[in-house]
Amino acid sequence: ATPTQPRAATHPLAIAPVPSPPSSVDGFVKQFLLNLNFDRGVALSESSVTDQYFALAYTVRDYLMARWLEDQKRQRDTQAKGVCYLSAEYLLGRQLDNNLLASRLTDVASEAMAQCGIDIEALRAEEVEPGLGNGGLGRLAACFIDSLATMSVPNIGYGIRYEYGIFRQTFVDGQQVEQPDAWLTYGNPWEFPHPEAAQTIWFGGYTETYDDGGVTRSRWIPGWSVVAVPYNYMVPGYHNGRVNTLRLWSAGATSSFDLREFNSGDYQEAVRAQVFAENISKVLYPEDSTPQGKELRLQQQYFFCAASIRDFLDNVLPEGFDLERLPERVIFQLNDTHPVIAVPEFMRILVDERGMEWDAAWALTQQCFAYTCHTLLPEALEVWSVDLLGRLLPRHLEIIYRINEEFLLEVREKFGDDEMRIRNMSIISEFPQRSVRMAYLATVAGAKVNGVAELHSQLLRDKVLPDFSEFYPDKFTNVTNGVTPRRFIRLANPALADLITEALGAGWTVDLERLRGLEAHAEDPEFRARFAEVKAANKRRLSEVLWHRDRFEVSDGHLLDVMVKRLHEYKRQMLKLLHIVTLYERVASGRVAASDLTPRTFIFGAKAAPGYDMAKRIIHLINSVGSVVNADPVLEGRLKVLFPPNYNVTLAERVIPAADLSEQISLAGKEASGTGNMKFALNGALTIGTDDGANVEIRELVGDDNFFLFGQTEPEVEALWARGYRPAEFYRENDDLRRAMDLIASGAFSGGDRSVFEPIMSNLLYDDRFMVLADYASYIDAQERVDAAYQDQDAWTRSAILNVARCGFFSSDRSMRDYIDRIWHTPPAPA
Ligand code: B1N
Repeated sequence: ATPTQPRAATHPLAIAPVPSPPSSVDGFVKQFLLNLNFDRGVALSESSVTDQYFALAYTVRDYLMARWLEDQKRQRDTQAKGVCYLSAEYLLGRQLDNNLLASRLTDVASEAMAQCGIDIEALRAEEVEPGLGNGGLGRLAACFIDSLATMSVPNIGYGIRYEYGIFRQTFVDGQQVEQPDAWLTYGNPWEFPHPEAAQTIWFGGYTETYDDGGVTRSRWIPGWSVVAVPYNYMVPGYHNGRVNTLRLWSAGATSSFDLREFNSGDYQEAVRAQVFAENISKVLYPEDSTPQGKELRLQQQYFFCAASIRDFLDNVLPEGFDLERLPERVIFQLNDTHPVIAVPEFMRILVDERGMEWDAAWALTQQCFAYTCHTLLPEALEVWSVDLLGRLLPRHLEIIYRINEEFLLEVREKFGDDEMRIRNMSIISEFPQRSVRMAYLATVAGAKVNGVAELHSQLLRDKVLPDFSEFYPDKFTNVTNGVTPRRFIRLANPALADLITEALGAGWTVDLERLRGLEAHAEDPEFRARFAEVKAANKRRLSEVLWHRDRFEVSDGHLLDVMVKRLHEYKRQMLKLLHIVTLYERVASGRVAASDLTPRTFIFGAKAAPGYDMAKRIIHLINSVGSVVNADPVLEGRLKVLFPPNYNVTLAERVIPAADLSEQISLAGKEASGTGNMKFALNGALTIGTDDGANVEIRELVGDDNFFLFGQTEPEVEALWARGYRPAEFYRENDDLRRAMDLIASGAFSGGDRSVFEPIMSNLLYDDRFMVLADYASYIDAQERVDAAYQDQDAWTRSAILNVARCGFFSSDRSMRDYIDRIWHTPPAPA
């Protein structure tokens, strides 16, 4: 048997008798001390906070272990249809609290730590969050695997165990400086490495044809290889005893590779090979939606896809499984185009390794894969030059060519010899260089293609892939994104969670539509007062966090106006900034009295891709405006701008529950969905937003009275482009806008230096791809409606409650149900 094949070892106990919840505090203490002594090798009296954190994490693990082992065994026995989620990113956030919550151990653990004289808060703070993702897409994957476990759906999440996750952001003189995220420095108690189950992953080389009993076949003679070591993570469902698996791959050198070099005496070369191999999973690419076409990124993609597909076929499926039945057993969900190289890899295994006929293999592929698109930005659609792909994966390129050839034949059959259309639909594009359009490959290969919000899916069909949606009318569907209420309400906002449970009873955490029941409570003055007190308490808690973290002070009684998301021109942090500068300029110039301002604290959180110059300049400008505004006595402390560095999941969990106003202000048609927008609404913030992404659906649900809508609609944006957009005209014609921009251009925020922010200003005046200036007036107007609404605190609170009550739709449990109904067709799991 291979090391990964289970041996038929047995014992009457089978699974070690770890106390299982609900559990006594004594039992928990005992297990904790066992782990502290035997795994950490320290006495309680001598233990560091790190030791204690590890021992606590091990203890939680121990309680989940029996269920994990049982679920794996049951899945081996039943072979129920499951989902293999292929994603290059999982932005998990901290694990300890989530795993305590899932296993009902939160209170037991607190009491047990207290009995040991340990402050569990200090242990919580010790955890470094795994930042194995950039933003929304990676966090979505984490929400989805949480929901699948909670719904007892068989699932393996496959991805990459980056040694360095998303960079740690610092500011030096207001400018972003990136630091490596060495999240594994002290080890990681949540992972289970299995080096004995490593796979060899091959790259490079060439292909050759050979005669196979009269048929000419092609085969791959690869050139070099690395090993892929699986690291397993538990994914516990909430209160259901289910534990699924997240399997992340880490790259290393193959021993044969080293040895050959070593034996030839070239030790330096052997080490170089080691470093080269380890590089593949070394670091997460920090580009969010602007792929650079770098070779290492394609290596990462193929590395984890090849390891995952092989793992599933060789280790997860039982020996001798009839591949014809694969669609009854699995669906591979492609999280954007990053894992699309799995498609030709799957074909290669079936055809070259297993000797299947092309047509049969292709029919299977088209049933076993589905593709989710997460963007509309043309520059975000991944393409790989044929040059690079052919060098790294020559056989895969041949397979892609053949897929394309046969696909284009079908297109000709249906549409005739319309050469323009053929060129437009080809998986291979010829300009500016010959390359493979991964979104097209995914669309042709997938059983289904989905966008991530209604508007996005419609634009995907009509604008991005119109020929494909005509060719495959039934392939396209929508699944609106969702977020997990476990992490983003229960953990992030325990005070609100308790208030909801008191009002509605338990059960809403896994059936979020029940939040509807809060509508009636919105009319109860006493409930409103308690809801407002929860918000106030969350603000105080955030204030403590920001003081501790950044020495920021949050003033009492301020409207908390929050914009947290990656920094992107299309998301329009500049529009938010122009609003702030406008308010400041009105007071500084004496046209408005400071006392007439609604006191507001603006909170930004945003990382810029390290190579995205404009984004970095905007970060610099936000910090610069903040320094001036926060220090100018003319404002009498009524406006504050806070930009805590290194926004991440941990900070999100503190910021979102405290927010009054959620900024979702992308240019219509650019934000595929957004998920922050959902988290804010579910935590009782009101949204100021454009008709974009999932904002559309949020507004439909909460109602116009409880949402501050502004800006052009997507068709209006298109019409303005068609007429000819001249941003300078908006500058000239709007006094407030001109004054705000002039103030920035004057050097008022850059110590008199007019050159620092000039590139931002001239971009806005003469290019403005995202129509900041066109939407400015409408935005300022909507902000005035916000100010007016905030005057009536009680009415505001009522609106906030209605936002919570009406957003149950945005649970990722509902997203999973939609995927199951529309795409996966996995039968409901046994209870
Ligand atoms: O995916 C989220 C959506 O809610 C957001 O609207 C969308 O912007 C985001 C390349 C991406 N789209 N594309 C990416 C991430 C990393 C990368 O290397 C692209 N992220 C999104 C969830 O659907």
